[in-house]
Amino acid sequence: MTVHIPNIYPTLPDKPDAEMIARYREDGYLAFLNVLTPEEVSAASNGINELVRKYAFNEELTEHVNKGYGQKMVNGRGTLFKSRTSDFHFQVEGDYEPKPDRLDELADNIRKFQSYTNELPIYEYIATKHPKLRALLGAVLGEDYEQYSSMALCKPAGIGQAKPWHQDLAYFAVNRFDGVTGMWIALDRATTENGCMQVIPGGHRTGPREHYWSKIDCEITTEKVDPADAVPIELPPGGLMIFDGLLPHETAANRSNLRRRALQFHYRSAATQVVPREEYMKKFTGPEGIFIGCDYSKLETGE
Ligand SMILES: O=C(O)CCC(=O)C(=O)O
Repeated sequence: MTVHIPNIYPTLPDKPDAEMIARYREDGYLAFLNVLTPEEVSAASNGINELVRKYAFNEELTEHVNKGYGQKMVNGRGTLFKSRTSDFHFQVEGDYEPKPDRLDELADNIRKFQSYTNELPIYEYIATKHPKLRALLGAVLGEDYEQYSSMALCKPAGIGQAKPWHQDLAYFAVNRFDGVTGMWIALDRATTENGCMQVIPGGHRTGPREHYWSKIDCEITTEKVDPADAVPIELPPGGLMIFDGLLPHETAANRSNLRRRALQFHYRSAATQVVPREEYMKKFTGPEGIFIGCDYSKLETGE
């Protein structure tokens, strides 16, 4: 049995060295304990409360959709607040009922924010301007890269649901799979108890894996991932993991009394294009040439 020593470095250098990048290519991820300053972490974390106070139940700015308990999939259940003018939206954890007079409590019970980079300067800075993060992304993707998406994943204390094993490229409609990377940044201490990232080192090298809609979410079929191969990436606030778009990863449910907020941004190299979903579906396939990513048409028909 080979024991994998996690690729966790104490600090992110100004410019990552060749050995780090070689490990990224081999294992599909790198992690660093000290990246954002405490001031950046608190600005990013307070920003979540600020956005909730600004947008939740503000009918002029957002509409809210009670997705409710009828939803088959656990991670599809929570109330959704959607901006009326942009793609920005956020979803409440399924087991929490949001109330307009309890907005800070609501901020602690959000499941995820999406498309928020332009909502506050701190997010734009972290996503696109931070010199060390840019150097890391440039070393991994080549200097010509673009941001593809932004999410903040907030796994509330006690009720935060699991995000089961998946590859991010099972969702993203792009034309090639070798130039996509995710950056996951802890805003609270992330541990195995509150749902830190777990990865399968090297699991990106065998290409797309078969996914299906379970009762929880879109996940890799059981026989295509072995949790015994997983490595937990525990990080302090301000710590970061960068990971390949094909790397299988998951986060457990949070049954602890400590919330676990994280920012996540995805990037693609300029050689990787966003394409119509039909085109992508012809590429993210198994040996029979059939699409094996997250098939939204099956979610709608309940197959
Ligand atoms: O942070 C989490 O809980 C899960 C993040 C993740 O894997 C995803 O959203 O794709």
